[in-house]
Amino acid sequence: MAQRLDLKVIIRKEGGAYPILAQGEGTKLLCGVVLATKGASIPKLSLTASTSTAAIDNTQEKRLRAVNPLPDRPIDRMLPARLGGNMATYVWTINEAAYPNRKTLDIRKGERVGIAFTISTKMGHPMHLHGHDFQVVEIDGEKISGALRDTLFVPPRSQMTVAFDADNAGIWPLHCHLLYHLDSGMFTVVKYDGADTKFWQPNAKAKEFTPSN
Ligand SMILES: [Cu+2]
Repeated sequence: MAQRLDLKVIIRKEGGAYPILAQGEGTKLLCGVVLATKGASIPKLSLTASTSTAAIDNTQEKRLRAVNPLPDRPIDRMLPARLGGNMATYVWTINEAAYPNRKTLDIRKGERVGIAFTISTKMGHPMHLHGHDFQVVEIDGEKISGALRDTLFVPPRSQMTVAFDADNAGIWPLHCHLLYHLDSGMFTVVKYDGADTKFWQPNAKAKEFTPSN
């Protein structure tokens, strides 16, 4: 959800038809595009895979390495982002608070910032930060020079840390990209020191929730 891929496709000199298909999580259904050179015959494709995919976990993410990693530098400020909530109330939280959430994640310009996402529930969340690209630097306790992203799927019962350089002052949304999770609370902001908060003045007090499994 909300991630993008850049694919480099090398077309043979003699041309041809090149299907690029993706399979959805937990389904046999495929979708995609066919790249075809002029005059190429395009095969009729089945859009049903033979087996269904399992739930997405960290297997692929752990294999990804940045082509252009962040410059080597220690993290100056580590911020926790505990992703919680439960199915019964269908309220989803960041650090035990749901939108309107006054628990901003506060940073200063010039810092290398880390955000440590943790999930202790059975629900995964694709977390999206505006205004920055971050790098995946740790997955379940293992340090890596992982992918650069602005959206990271954090699977159930996992821990993933991202890092970015605070070089874009302002107030930036950090939220789950499942919009029905966002709508039921999983939204906060990363706030630079000195940022103009007039755009971030929710009227209601932050609702507090007890983390649950
Ligand atoms: Cu979510």
